Amino acid sequence: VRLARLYSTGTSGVVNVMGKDYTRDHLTNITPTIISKLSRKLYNQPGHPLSTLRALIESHFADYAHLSSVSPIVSPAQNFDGLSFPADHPGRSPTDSYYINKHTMLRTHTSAHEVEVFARGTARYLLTADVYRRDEIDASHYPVFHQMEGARVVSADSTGMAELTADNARLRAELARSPIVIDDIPHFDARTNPHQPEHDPAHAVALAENLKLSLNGLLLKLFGGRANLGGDAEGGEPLRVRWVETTFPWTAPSFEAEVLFRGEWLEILGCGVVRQKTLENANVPDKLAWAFGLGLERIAMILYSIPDIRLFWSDDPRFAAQFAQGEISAFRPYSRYPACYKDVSFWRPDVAGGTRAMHENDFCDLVRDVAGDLVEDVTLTDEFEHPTTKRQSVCYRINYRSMDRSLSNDETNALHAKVVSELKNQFGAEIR
Ligand code: FA5
Ligand code: MG
Repeated sequence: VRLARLYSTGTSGVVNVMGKDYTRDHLTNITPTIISKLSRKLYNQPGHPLSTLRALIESHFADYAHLSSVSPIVSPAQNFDGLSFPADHPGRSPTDSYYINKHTMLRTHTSAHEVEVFARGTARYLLTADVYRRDEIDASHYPVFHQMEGARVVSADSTGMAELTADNARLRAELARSPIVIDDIPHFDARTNPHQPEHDPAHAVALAENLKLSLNGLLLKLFGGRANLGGDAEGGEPLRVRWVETTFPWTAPSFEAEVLFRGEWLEILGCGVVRQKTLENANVPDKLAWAFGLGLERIAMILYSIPDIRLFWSDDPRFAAQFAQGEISAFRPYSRYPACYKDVSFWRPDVAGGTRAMHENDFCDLVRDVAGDLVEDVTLTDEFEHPTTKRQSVCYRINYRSMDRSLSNDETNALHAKVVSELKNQFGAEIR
Protein backbone atom coordinates (compact mmCIF):
# COMPACT_ATOMS: atom_id res chain seq x y z
CA VAL A 1 0.00 0.00 0.00
CA ARG A 2 2.81 2.34 0.94
CA LEU A 3 4.59 1.73 -2.36
CA ALA A 4 1.46 1.93 -4.43
CA ARG A 5 0.66 5.30 -2.96
CA LEU A 6 4.15 6.66 -3.54
CA TYR A 7 4.18 5.59 -7.16
CA SER A 8 0.66 5.66 -8.42
CA THR A 9 0.25 9.42 -8.02
CA GLY A 10 2.78 9.49 -10.88
CA THR A 11 2.76 13.01 -12.19
CA SER A 12 0.87 14.77 -9.40
CA GLY A 13 1.39 15.61 -5.74
CA VAL A 14 4.66 16.06 -3.91
CA VAL A 15 7.59 13.92 -2.89
CA ASN A 16 9.49 14.68 0.31
CA VAL A 17 13.25 14.38 -0.01
CA MET A 18 15.64 15.27 2.83
CA GLY A 19 12.95 17.26 4.61
CA LYS A 20 11.75 19.26 1.65
CA ASP A 21 8.63 18.83 -0.54
CA TYR A 22 9.14 18.77 -4.29
CA THR A 23 6.38 18.91 -6.89
CA ARG A 24 6.19 15.69 -8.88
CA ASP A 25 6.21 15.74 -12.67
CA HIS A 26 6.67 13.35 -15.60
CA LEU A 27 10.37 12.84 -14.76
CA THR A 28 9.91 11.96 -11.07
CA ASN A 29 11.38 8.48 -10.55
CA ILE A 30 13.17 8.65 -7.18
CA THR A 31 12.18 5.67 -5.01
CA PRO A 32 11.73 5.15 -1.24
CA THR A 33 14.80 2.89 -1.18
CA ILE A 34 16.94 5.61 -2.70
CA ILE A 35 15.49 8.30 -0.44
CA SER A 36 16.47 6.17 2.57
CA LYS A 37 20.13 6.17 1.49
CA LEU A 38 20.50 9.93 1.12
CA SER A 39 21.69 10.64 4.65
CA ARG A 40 23.83 7.57 5.36
CA LYS A 41 27.26 9.22 4.66
CA LEU A 42 29.23 5.94 4.80
CA TYR A 43 32.45 7.84 4.05
CA ASN A 44 32.09 9.55 7.46
CA GLN A 45 31.52 6.40 9.57
CA PRO A 46 34.68 5.74 11.61
CA GLY A 47 36.16 2.35 10.72
CA HIS A 48 34.05 1.87 7.59
CA PRO A 49 36.30 0.77 4.68
CA LEU A 50 35.09 3.72 2.58
CA SER A 51 36.03 6.11 5.38
CA THR A 52 39.53 4.64 5.76
CA LEU A 53 40.05 4.70 2.00
CA ARG A 54 38.90 8.30 1.77
CA ALA A 55 41.34 9.30 4.55
CA LEU A 56 44.18 7.44 2.82
CA ILE A 57 43.57 9.30 -0.44
CA GLU A 58 43.24 12.61 1.40
CA SER A 59 46.58 11.98 3.09
CA HIS A 60 48.18 11.42 -0.31
CA PHE A 61 46.81 14.75 -1.59
CA ALA A 62 47.60 16.48 1.69
CA ASP A 63 47.81 20.05 0.34
CA TYR A 64 44.42 19.82 -1.39
CA ALA A 65 41.18 21.19 0.13
CA HIS A 66 39.18 18.18 1.40
CA LEU A 67 35.48 18.71 0.70
CA SER A 68 32.48 16.51 1.58
CA SER A 69 28.92 16.70 2.94
CA VAL A 70 27.77 18.49 -0.20
CA SER A 71 24.05 17.78 -0.81
CA PRO A 72 23.37 15.08 -3.45
CA ILE A 73 20.43 17.10 -4.77
CA VAL A 74 21.56 19.07 -7.83
CA SER A 75 20.07 20.58 -10.96
CA PRO A 76 20.48 19.04 -14.43
CA ALA A 77 22.44 22.24 -15.16
CA GLN A 78 25.02 21.28 -12.52
CA ASN A 79 25.14 17.60 -13.41
CA PHE A 80 25.08 17.98 -17.21
CA ASP A 81 24.78 21.42 -18.88
CA GLY A 82 27.69 23.14 -17.10
CA LEU A 83 29.83 20.20 -18.24
CA SER A 84 28.75 20.47 -21.91
CA PHE A 85 26.79 17.21 -22.03
CA PRO A 86 24.90 17.24 -25.35
CA ALA A 87 21.10 17.52 -25.14
CA ASP A 88 20.66 13.91 -26.29
CA HIS A 89 23.29 12.33 -24.00
CA PRO A 90 21.93 8.97 -22.70
CA GLY A 91 22.96 9.80 -19.10
CA ARG A 92 20.21 12.44 -19.01
CA SER A 93 17.49 9.85 -19.55
CA PRO A 94 15.19 9.05 -16.62
CA THR A 95 15.99 5.40 -17.32
CA ASP A 96 19.58 6.09 -16.20
CA SER A 97 19.32 8.90 -13.62
CA TYR A 98 17.14 9.62 -10.59
CA TYR A 99 14.98 12.70 -10.98
CA ILE A 100 13.04 14.37 -8.18
CA ASN A 101 11.42 16.46 -10.89
CA LYS A 102 12.55 18.14 -14.10
CA HIS A 103 14.46 20.85 -12.20
CA THR A 104 16.03 18.61 -9.57
CA MET A 105 17.92 15.33 -9.61
CA LEU A 106 20.43 13.24 -7.66
CA ARG A 107 23.99 13.79 -8.89
CA THR A 108 25.25 10.93 -11.04
CA HIS A 109 28.89 11.90 -10.49
CA THR A 110 30.99 14.18 -8.30
CA SER A 111 31.89 16.23 -11.40
CA ALA A 112 28.47 17.91 -10.88
CA HIS A 113 30.29 20.24 -8.43
CA GLU A 114 33.29 21.12 -10.61
CA VAL A 115 31.99 24.45 -11.91
CA GLU A 116 30.95 25.76 -8.47
CA VAL A 117 34.24 24.76 -6.81
CA PHE A 118 36.33 26.23 -9.65
CA ALA A 119 34.23 29.41 -9.38
CA ARG A 120 35.23 29.77 -5.71
CA GLY A 121 38.87 29.94 -6.80
CA THR A 122 39.89 26.68 -5.09
CA ALA A 123 43.19 25.67 -6.75
CA ARG A 124 43.35 22.04 -5.59
CA TYR A 125 40.61 19.99 -4.05
CA LEU A 126 39.25 16.53 -3.34
CA LEU A 127 35.49 16.12 -3.04
CA THR A 128 34.03 12.89 -1.62
CA ALA A 129 30.35 12.13 -2.15
CA ASP A 130 27.59 9.61 -2.72
CA VAL A 131 26.40 9.39 -6.34
CA TYR A 132 23.25 7.80 -7.77
CA ARG A 133 22.65 5.86 -10.99
CA ARG A 134 19.82 3.60 -12.10
CA ASP A 135 21.43 0.34 -13.06
CA GLU A 136 21.30 -3.43 -13.20
CA ILE A 137 21.50 -5.58 -10.03
CA ASP A 138 24.60 -7.70 -9.43
CA ALA A 139 27.63 -8.07 -7.12
CA SER A 140 29.39 -4.94 -8.41
CA HIS A 141 26.43 -2.62 -9.10
CA TYR A 142 24.43 -0.72 -6.53
CA PRO A 143 22.25 2.34 -7.26
CA VAL A 144 24.30 4.38 -4.79
CA PHE A 145 28.08 4.39 -4.79
CA HIS A 146 30.82 6.80 -3.82
CA GLN A 147 33.20 8.85 -5.88
CA MET A 148 36.11 11.08 -5.08
CA GLU A 149 36.74 13.95 -7.44
CA GLY A 150 40.16 15.58 -7.54
CA ALA A 151 41.16 18.67 -9.46
CA ARG A 152 44.11 20.98 -9.84
CA VAL A 153 43.97 24.49 -11.29
CA VAL A 154 46.97 26.52 -12.48
CA SER A 155 47.26 29.89 -14.20
CA ALA A 156 47.39 29.75 -18.00
CA ASP A 157 50.78 31.46 -18.23
CA SER A 158 54.49 30.79 -17.65
CA THR A 159 53.99 30.64 -13.86
CA GLY A 160 51.50 27.81 -14.24
CA MET A 161 53.77 26.01 -16.71
CA ALA A 162 56.78 26.33 -14.38
CA GLU A 163 54.72 24.92 -11.49
CA LEU A 164 53.67 21.89 -13.56
CA THR A 165 57.13 21.28 -15.03
CA ALA A 166 58.80 21.24 -11.59
CA ASP A 167 56.12 18.99 -10.17
CA ASN A 168 56.37 16.59 -13.11
CA ALA A 169 60.13 16.22 -12.62
CA ARG A 170 59.63 15.45 -8.91
CA LEU A 171 56.86 12.90 -9.59
CA ARG A 172 58.83 11.20 -12.39
CA ALA A 173 61.83 10.74 -10.08
CA GLU A 174 59.63 9.35 -7.29
CA LEU A 175 57.93 6.85 -9.56
CA ALA A 176 61.21 5.78 -11.19
CA ARG A 177 62.38 4.50 -7.80
CA SER A 178 59.29 2.31 -7.38
CA PRO A 179 58.48 -1.12 -8.85
CA ILE A 180 55.22 0.06 -10.51
CA VAL A 181 54.83 -1.04 -14.18
CA ILE A 182 52.94 1.56 -16.20
CA ASP A 183 51.57 1.05 -19.73
CA ASP A 184 51.36 4.71 -20.69
CA ILE A 185 49.87 6.25 -23.83
CA PRO A 186 50.60 9.60 -25.56
CA HIS A 187 49.56 12.71 -23.60
CA PHE A 188 47.31 13.50 -26.55
CA ASP A 189 46.66 12.08 -29.99
CA ALA A 190 45.59 14.55 -32.71
CA ARG A 191 43.24 11.99 -34.26
CA THR A 192 41.74 9.98 -31.41
CA ASN A 193 42.29 12.02 -28.22
CA PRO A 194 43.10 15.59 -29.26
CA HIS A 195 44.21 18.45 -27.06
CA GLN A 196 41.98 21.53 -27.04
CA PRO A 197 42.43 24.05 -29.87
CA GLU A 198 42.78 26.78 -27.20
CA HIS A 199 45.83 25.06 -25.70
CA ASP A 200 49.45 25.42 -26.64
CA PRO A 201 50.56 21.77 -27.20
CA ALA A 202 53.30 22.24 -24.57
CA HIS A 203 50.64 23.25 -21.98
CA ALA A 204 48.47 20.33 -23.00
CA VAL A 205 51.38 17.90 -22.50
CA ALA A 206 52.42 19.38 -19.15
CA LEU A 207 48.85 19.17 -17.83
CA ALA A 208 48.11 15.65 -19.06
CA GLU A 209 51.46 14.43 -17.78
CA ASN A 210 50.90 16.05 -14.38
CA LEU A 211 47.47 14.44 -14.19
CA LYS A 212 48.72 10.93 -14.99
CA LEU A 213 51.83 11.18 -12.81
CA SER A 214 49.76 12.43 -9.85
CA LEU A 215 47.39 9.49 -10.25
CA ASN A 216 50.19 6.95 -10.79
CA GLY A 217 51.58 8.15 -7.45
CA LEU A 218 48.19 7.62 -5.80
CA LEU A 219 47.76 4.13 -7.30
CA LEU A 220 51.23 3.20 -6.10
CA LYS A 221 50.31 4.35 -2.60
CA LEU A 222 47.03 2.41 -2.66
CA PHE A 223 48.10 -0.80 -4.36
CA GLY A 224 51.91 -0.91 -4.35
CA GLY A 225 53.15 -3.87 -2.36
CA ARG A 226 49.72 -5.34 -1.68
CA ALA A 227 49.88 -9.11 -1.79
CA ASN A 228 46.44 -9.73 -3.23
CA LEU A 229 47.04 -7.94 -6.54
CA GLY A 230 48.81 -10.44 -8.76
CA GLY A 231 47.46 -13.55 -7.08
CA ASP A 232 50.99 -13.88 -5.67
CA ALA A 233 50.72 -14.48 -1.95
CA GLU A 234 54.14 -12.99 -1.22
CA GLY A 235 53.29 -9.76 -3.03
CA GLY A 236 56.18 -10.35 -5.43
CA GLU A 237 54.26 -9.15 -8.47
CA PRO A 238 54.80 -5.46 -9.22
CA LEU A 239 51.72 -3.24 -9.55
CA ARG A 240 50.60 -2.90 -13.20
CA VAL A 241 48.71 0.19 -14.32
CA ARG A 242 47.33 0.69 -17.83
CA TRP A 243 46.21 4.04 -19.28
CA VAL A 244 43.54 4.07 -22.00
CA GLU A 245 41.94 6.84 -24.05
CA THR A 246 38.32 7.73 -23.48
CA THR A 247 36.01 10.73 -23.88
CA PHE A 248 34.08 12.91 -21.43
CA PRO A 249 32.06 15.92 -22.65
CA TRP A 250 34.02 18.37 -20.47
CA THR A 251 37.62 17.12 -20.80
CA ALA A 252 40.16 16.78 -23.63
CA PRO A 253 42.33 14.81 -23.76
CA SER A 254 40.57 12.19 -21.57
CA PHE A 255 41.84 8.99 -19.98
CA GLU A 256 40.91 6.02 -17.83
CA ALA A 257 43.29 4.17 -15.53
CA GLU A 258 43.04 0.43 -15.09
CA VAL A 259 44.79 -1.81 -12.59
CA LEU A 260 45.60 -5.49 -13.15
CA PHE A 261 43.81 -7.40 -10.41
CA ARG A 262 43.73 -11.22 -10.30
CA GLY A 263 44.43 -11.36 -14.02
CA GLU A 264 41.82 -8.81 -15.08
CA TRP A 265 42.07 -5.12 -15.98
CA LEU A 266 39.77 -3.15 -13.70
CA GLU A 267 38.74 0.42 -14.44
CA ILE A 268 39.45 2.55 -11.39
CA LEU A 269 38.99 6.15 -12.55
CA GLY A 270 38.22 8.55 -15.38
CA CYS A 271 40.00 11.87 -15.86
CA GLY A 272 41.15 14.52 -18.29
CA VAL A 273 42.28 18.05 -19.01
CA VAL A 274 39.29 20.29 -18.25
CA ARG A 275 37.79 22.04 -21.27
CA GLN A 276 38.21 25.82 -21.33
CA LYS A 277 34.43 26.06 -21.80
CA THR A 278 33.98 24.54 -18.32
CA LEU A 279 36.46 27.03 -16.81
CA GLU A 280 34.61 29.85 -18.61
CA ASN A 281 31.36 28.59 -17.04
CA ALA A 282 33.13 28.98 -13.67
CA ASN A 283 34.31 32.50 -14.55
CA VAL A 284 37.98 31.49 -14.49
CA PRO A 285 38.84 31.54 -18.22
CA ASP A 286 42.48 32.46 -17.55
CA LYS A 287 43.12 29.17 -15.71
CA LEU A 288 44.03 25.66 -16.84
CA ALA A 289 42.91 22.57 -14.96
CA TRP A 290 42.81 18.80 -14.82
CA ALA A 291 40.29 16.66 -12.96
CA PHE A 292 39.68 13.03 -12.09
CA GLY A 293 36.85 10.97 -10.60
CA LEU A 294 37.48 7.62 -8.94
CA GLY A 295 35.13 4.97 -7.63
CA LEU A 296 35.71 4.24 -3.93
CA GLU A 297 33.83 0.91 -3.85
CA ARG A 298 35.83 -0.47 -6.79
CA ILE A 299 39.08 0.27 -4.98
CA ALA A 300 37.81 -0.86 -1.56
CA MET A 301 36.54 -4.17 -2.97
CA ILE A 302 40.09 -4.88 -4.17
CA LEU A 303 41.95 -3.66 -1.08
CA TYR A 304 39.65 -5.37 1.42
CA SER A 305 38.69 -8.40 -0.73
CA ILE A 306 35.01 -7.48 -0.33
CA PRO A 307 33.07 -9.77 -2.69
CA ASP A 308 29.70 -8.00 -2.86
CA ILE A 309 28.93 -4.27 -3.04
CA ARG A 310 25.88 -4.68 -0.75
CA LEU A 311 28.24 -5.39 2.16
CA PHE A 312 29.20 -1.69 2.34
CA TRP A 313 25.59 -0.99 3.42
CA SER A 314 25.35 -3.86 5.90
CA ASP A 315 24.17 -3.12 9.43
CA ASP A 316 25.39 -6.56 10.50
CA PRO A 317 27.87 -6.19 13.39
CA ARG A 318 29.89 -9.04 11.83
CA PHE A 319 30.79 -6.61 9.05
CA ALA A 320 31.60 -3.49 11.09
CA ALA A 321 33.50 -5.43 13.78
CA GLN A 322 36.10 -6.55 11.25
CA PHE A 323 37.43 -3.08 10.46
CA ALA A 324 39.29 -0.33 12.30
CA GLN A 325 39.76 3.22 11.04
CA GLY A 326 43.07 3.64 9.24
CA GLU A 327 43.70 -0.07 8.79
CA ILE A 328 43.30 -2.13 5.64
CA SER A 329 42.53 -5.78 6.35
CA ALA A 330 41.07 -8.62 4.29
CA PHE A 331 37.35 -9.20 4.79
CA ARG A 332 36.56 -12.62 6.28
CA PRO A 333 33.27 -13.73 4.72
CA TYR A 334 30.61 -15.00 7.05
CA SER A 335 28.82 -18.08 5.85
CA ARG A 336 26.79 -17.87 2.68
CA TYR A 337 23.10 -18.54 2.99
CA PRO A 338 21.07 -20.38 0.32
CA ALA A 339 19.94 -18.67 -2.88
CA CYS A 340 16.30 -18.73 -3.88
CA TYR A 341 15.41 -18.17 -7.55
CA LYS A 342 11.96 -17.01 -8.63
CA ASP A 343 10.80 -16.10 -12.12
CA VAL A 344 8.22 -13.59 -13.26
CA SER A 345 6.99 -13.27 -16.86
CA PHE A 346 4.85 -10.41 -18.08
CA TRP A 347 3.93 -8.29 -21.05
CA ARG A 348 6.17 -5.22 -20.95
CA PRO A 349 3.86 -2.30 -20.06
CA ASP A 350 4.11 1.36 -20.99
CA VAL A 351 5.13 3.66 -18.12
CA ALA A 352 5.51 7.37 -17.31
CA GLY A 353 2.01 8.21 -18.48
CA GLY A 354 2.34 6.00 -21.57
CA THR A 355 5.38 7.92 -22.86
CA ARG A 356 7.77 4.97 -22.97
CA ALA A 357 8.06 1.22 -22.53
CA MET A 358 9.08 -0.09 -19.12
CA HIS A 359 12.88 -0.25 -18.87
CA GLU A 360 14.81 -2.95 -17.03
CA ASN A 361 15.92 -0.27 -14.53
CA ASP A 362 12.25 0.47 -13.72
CA PHE A 363 11.82 -3.19 -12.85
CA CYS A 364 15.04 -3.28 -10.78
CA ASP A 365 13.94 -0.26 -8.73
CA LEU A 366 10.61 -1.91 -8.01
CA VAL A 367 12.39 -5.10 -6.87
CA ARG A 368 14.74 -3.08 -4.65
CA ASP A 369 11.80 -1.29 -3.06
CA VAL A 370 10.07 -4.55 -2.24
CA ALA A 371 13.05 -6.72 -1.30
CA GLY A 372 15.75 -4.20 -0.29
CA ASP A 373 19.10 -5.91 0.19
CA LEU A 374 17.46 -9.34 0.20
CA VAL A 375 17.81 -9.32 -3.59
CA GLU A 376 21.18 -10.40 -4.93
CA ASP A 377 20.68 -10.59 -8.66
CA VAL A 378 18.10 -9.88 -11.37
CA THR A 379 18.60 -11.37 -14.83
CA LEU A 380 16.54 -11.27 -18.01
CA THR A 381 16.08 -14.94 -18.94
CA ASP A 382 13.67 -14.65 -21.85
CA GLU A 383 12.30 -12.01 -24.19
CA PHE A 384 10.10 -12.25 -27.27
CA GLU A 385 7.72 -10.18 -29.36
CA HIS A 386 4.27 -11.49 -30.23
CA PRO A 387 4.23 -11.83 -34.07
CA THR A 388 0.84 -10.17 -34.59
CA THR A 389 0.14 -7.96 -31.56
CA LYS A 390 3.83 -6.82 -31.40
CA ARG A 391 3.57 -6.90 -27.62
CA GLN A 392 6.80 -7.76 -25.88
CA SER A 393 7.04 -10.44 -23.26
CA VAL A 394 9.88 -10.56 -20.76
CA CYS A 395 10.89 -13.04 -18.10
CA TYR A 396 13.12 -12.00 -15.20
CA ARG A 397 14.77 -14.38 -12.75
CA ILE A 398 15.21 -12.89 -9.27
CA ASN A 399 17.69 -14.38 -6.84
CA TYR A 400 16.59 -13.69 -3.27
CA ARG A 401 19.38 -14.21 -0.77
CA SER A 402 20.27 -12.50 2.48
CA MET A 403 23.85 -11.59 3.38
CA ASP A 404 23.13 -12.36 7.03
CA ARG A 405 20.68 -15.26 7.43
CA SER A 406 18.65 -18.00 5.74
CA LEU A 407 15.40 -16.76 4.25
CA SER A 408 12.39 -19.00 4.86
CA ASN A 409 10.26 -20.22 1.95
CA ASP A 410 7.32 -18.26 3.30
CA GLU A 411 9.38 -15.09 3.38
CA THR A 412 10.69 -15.37 -0.21
CA ASN A 413 7.26 -16.39 -1.45
CA ALA A 414 5.78 -13.31 0.20
CA LEU A 415 8.49 -11.04 -1.27
CA HIS A 416 7.95 -12.46 -4.73
CA ALA A 417 4.18 -12.19 -4.47
CA LYS A 418 4.66 -8.55 -3.51
CA VAL A 419 6.90 -7.94 -6.56
CA VAL A 420 4.21 -9.46 -8.78
CA SER A 421 1.40 -7.45 -7.21
CA GLU A 422 3.41 -4.20 -7.38
CA LEU A 423 4.10 -4.89 -11.07
CA LYS A 424 0.34 -4.92 -11.59
CA ASN A 425 -0.43 -1.98 -9.26
CA GLN A 426 2.29 0.42 -10.29
CA PHE A 427 2.77 -0.41 -13.94
CA GLY A 428 -0.47 -2.17 -14.84
CA ALA A 429 1.64 -5.09 -16.06
CA GLU A 430 -0.17 -8.18 -17.29
CA ILE A 431 1.47 -11.24 -15.75
CA ARG A 432 1.82 -14.32 -18.00
C1 FA5 B 1 32.67 9.72 -14.22
O1 FA5 B 1 31.79 9.61 -13.39
C2 FA5 B 1 33.39 11.05 -14.45
N1 FA5 B 1 32.71 12.06 -13.64
C3 FA5 B 1 34.86 10.93 -14.06
C4 FA5 B 1 35.64 12.16 -14.41
C5 FA5 B 1 35.90 13.15 -13.47
C6 FA5 B 1 36.10 12.34 -15.73
C7 FA5 B 1 36.61 14.32 -13.83
C8 FA5 B 1 36.81 13.50 -16.09
C9 FA5 B 1 37.07 14.46 -15.12
P1 FA5 B 1 32.63 7.17 -14.81
O2 FA5 B 1 31.20 7.05 -15.07
O3 FA5 B 1 33.54 6.35 -15.68
O4 FA5 B 1 33.15 8.68 -14.97
O5 FA5 B 1 32.90 6.80 -13.30
C10 FA5 B 1 34.15 7.03 -12.69
C11 FA5 B 1 34.51 5.86 -11.79
O6 FA5 B 1 33.44 5.59 -10.88
C12 FA5 B 1 34.71 4.55 -12.55
O7 FA5 B 1 36.00 4.45 -13.07
C13 FA5 B 1 34.45 3.54 -11.46
O8 FA5 B 1 35.59 3.40 -10.63
C14 FA5 B 1 33.37 4.19 -10.66
N2 FA5 B 1 32.05 3.67 -11.06
C15 FA5 B 1 31.33 3.99 -12.17
N3 FA5 B 1 30.16 3.31 -12.20
C16 FA5 B 1 30.14 2.54 -11.06
C17 FA5 B 1 29.19 1.62 -10.48
N4 FA5 B 1 28.03 1.36 -11.08
N5 FA5 B 1 29.52 1.02 -9.33
C18 FA5 B 1 30.69 1.27 -8.71
N6 FA5 B 1 31.61 2.13 -9.19
C19 FA5 B 1 31.35 2.76 -10.35
MG1 MG C 1 34.09 4.98 -16.97
